[in-house]
Amino acid sequence: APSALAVKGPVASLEQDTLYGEQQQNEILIIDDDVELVAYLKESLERQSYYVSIALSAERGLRFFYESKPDLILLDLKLPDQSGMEVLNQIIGKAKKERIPIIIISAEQSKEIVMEAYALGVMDFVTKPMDMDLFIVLIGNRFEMKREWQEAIIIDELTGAFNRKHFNQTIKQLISDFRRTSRIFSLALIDLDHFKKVNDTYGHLSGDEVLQAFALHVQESIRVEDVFCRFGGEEFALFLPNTDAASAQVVIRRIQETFSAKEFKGKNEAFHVTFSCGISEVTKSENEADKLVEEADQALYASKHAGRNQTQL
Ligand code: GH3
Ligand code: MG
Ligand code: MG
Ligand code: MG
Repeated sequence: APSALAVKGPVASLEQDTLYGEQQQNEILIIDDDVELVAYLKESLERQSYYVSIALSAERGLRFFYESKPDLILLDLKLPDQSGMEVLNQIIGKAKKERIPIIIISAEQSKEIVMEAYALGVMDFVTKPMDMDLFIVLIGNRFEMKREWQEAIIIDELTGAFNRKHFNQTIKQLISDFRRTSRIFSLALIDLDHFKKVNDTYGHLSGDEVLQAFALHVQESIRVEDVFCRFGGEEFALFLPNTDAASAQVVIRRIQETFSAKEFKGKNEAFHVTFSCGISEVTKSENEADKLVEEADQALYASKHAGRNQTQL
C-alpha cells in the first residue's frame, strides 16, 4: 500500500502557548514495516498527545529523520529495503548530537544484536510484542530526560537566569514575531556598577552571591512573559514583550530602587550595589537583532557616563 508509506500525525495543539525559543517537543518517528503494529502504536501514542510520523521503509525513515526533525525515534531492526542496523549506523551520530533518543523495537533479541545496538548508543531495546502500558511509561521517561537536558543547556548555572544561547534564540523569535504581528517588545541591557570593586573589596565569593541575589531579585520583580538572561559576566538582559521603551524604563527604575536598597553583608560593614541600564525598543526601522542590542548598549553606556544607577533610552 504505497499511499500508506507516509502518515503524518495531526498537529492538534499547535496553538498552545509556548515559551519563546521553546518549540513543541513531542514528535515521534516510527520506522517499522509492520503495518498492524504501527497503526496500534500510532493510536496509542496519539492518545498520549504525541505527534506520530510513520515510515514503513528505511529509505523513508531516513528522509523523515532529516526532514521532520523528530524528538524520539522508534526503530525496527527488520525493514524491507535495509536492515535497521544499517539505518541506525546512518542516524546515530546526528541523533546523539541532538539528543534524540532512539528506541529499538525488534522481534529479534539475540544477545549480539542487543549488545551491538547498545554499543552504538541506542537508549533502549524493546522486544516485540511489547506491553503498551510499559512502553508508554518508558517513552514518557525518555521525553522527560530530553526536556531536562534542553532546559539545562539554556540556563546559567550560577544565577539560574537564561544564558546567552537562550538570549540569542529569544531575540530572533521576538523579532520574527514582531515582523509577523507588529507585536512590540523592549530590550533592557543591565550592567552592575563598579562590580570589580565588589570583588576586590569583598572577594569573588561575595561577588557571586551578589550576582545570585541580583538575579533572584529581578526574577521576583518581573512578569512571567518577561525573559531574563545573563548576557555574560555581570551583564544581564531583560526582554519585555508587549512593552514600549518608556514603560520598560518605569519597570527597570522600580527594580533599580528596590535592588539598591538591599543590604549585602561585607566583612565589617553592609554595602549596597547598583546597576545601570539601557533600553531599546523594536520598531519597523530598527528590527535587526544587532541594531537592537547596539542601541540598548549605547543607552547603557550613556547611563554609565551620566553617573551610573540610571536607566536611559
Ligand atoms: P562599571 O560600573 O563601569 O560597569 O564597572 P565594573 O567594575 O562593573 O566593570 P568591569 O567590566 O571593569 O568589571 C566587571 C567585573 O565583573 C570584572 C569581573 O571579574 C567581574 N565578574 C564577571 N563575571 C563574574 C562572576 O561570575 N563572578 C564574580 N564574582 N565576578 C565576575
Ligand atoms: Mg519489520
Ligand atoms: Mg561589564
Ligand atoms: Mg559593570
